[in-house]
Amino acid sequence: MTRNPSTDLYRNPELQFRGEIPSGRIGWRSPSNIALVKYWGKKPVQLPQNPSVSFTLKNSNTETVLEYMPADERGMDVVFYFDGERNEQFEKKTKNFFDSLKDTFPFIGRLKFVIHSKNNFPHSAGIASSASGMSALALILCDLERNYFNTLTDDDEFFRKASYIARLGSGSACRSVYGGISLWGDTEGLPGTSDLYAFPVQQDIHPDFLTYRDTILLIDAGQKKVSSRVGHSLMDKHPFAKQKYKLARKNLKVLLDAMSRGDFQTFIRITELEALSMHAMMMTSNPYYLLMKPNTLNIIERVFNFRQKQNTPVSFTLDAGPNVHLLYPAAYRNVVMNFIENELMPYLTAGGYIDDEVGNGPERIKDKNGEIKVGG
Ligand code: 2P0
Repeated sequence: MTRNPSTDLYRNPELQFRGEIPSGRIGWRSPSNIALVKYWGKKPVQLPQNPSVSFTLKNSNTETVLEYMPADERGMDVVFYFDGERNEQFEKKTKNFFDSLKDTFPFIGRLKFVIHSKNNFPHSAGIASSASGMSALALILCDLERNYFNTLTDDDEFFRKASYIARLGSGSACRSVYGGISLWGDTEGLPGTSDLYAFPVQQDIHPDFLTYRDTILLIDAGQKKVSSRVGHSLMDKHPFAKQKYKLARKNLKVLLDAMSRGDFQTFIRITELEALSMHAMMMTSNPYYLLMKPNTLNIIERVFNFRQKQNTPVSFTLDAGPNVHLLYPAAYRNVVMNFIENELMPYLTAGGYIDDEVGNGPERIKDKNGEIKVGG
């Protein structure tokens, strides 16, 4: 059988239980991330049309604890509790995801899983919960493999495989397994980069960008009308797709260079260009659609004015939604917080904002005795 590296790179029939089927519990806390150069458009299976780069967030994360035990005669099964309540939608999604991984982790076919998961940020925040949720699950599966089979003992290998598995769950999730700054996608001149998994780039980055802040301004709590899955697929026949992918490649190079030199002005120009060009794709696809709201634009206008008048290096980026991420160096925190309190509050929902910053990446969940607690 020919291998497709996009799904079969880690296919390993050896990973089968010998003898008694184990039971146990593993938990990981994994963060969301915000893309600076966007992944928007993909090829099969779950490969990006252009490389993307993101800040891993510190405070916005998913905590997932997975209990595993021998499956009954019906085979692999998943029970999913989200925020303490059984969630059939997540249950189905996770079961399909695990089914798709049976050649990679043959042992999962003989287990039953009870999963407890919770996010510490609101659903409607426009923070990528698929990134934190899928990366947590991927880390747990790799940890289960490492515990039982004594594989993946090298941390680089462990996180690379976790990133690969997370990618199969949700593209942007592969970037969440690393702290600081993550890059996903083959990038000319950067050895180690791949379309199959993300790559940590912080060693070449100016320290100001490793403590950067992201204050997420909540503008609209409603469900968005077009999902990211549909948004990606609308890029397949988009008349501007080729140019967009080319522009993103160029933007990525310019951005990384600016981030290594500590050049805020170029960082500002590229992050805003990337956010607006992704939304321009939405506005010019067939069918076209808009995810920005009037208050998204009100805030962008205010950011432009404030930056000019106050000479403060604050920029915005947008995810696939109406909320605005304000990005700025930690040294400007007070100035930007005053700006938000004095000028932006009238445009925000009752939720206000979420104060976040660049974080160190996922961690295994343990309590004081080294044991984990079941979340939810
Ligand atoms: C990103 N986003 O780079 C881009 C920018 C949102 C805006 O990737 O279909 O949930 O699961 O691979 O990763 C959101 O889409 O899509 C996204 P799938 P995903 O973060």
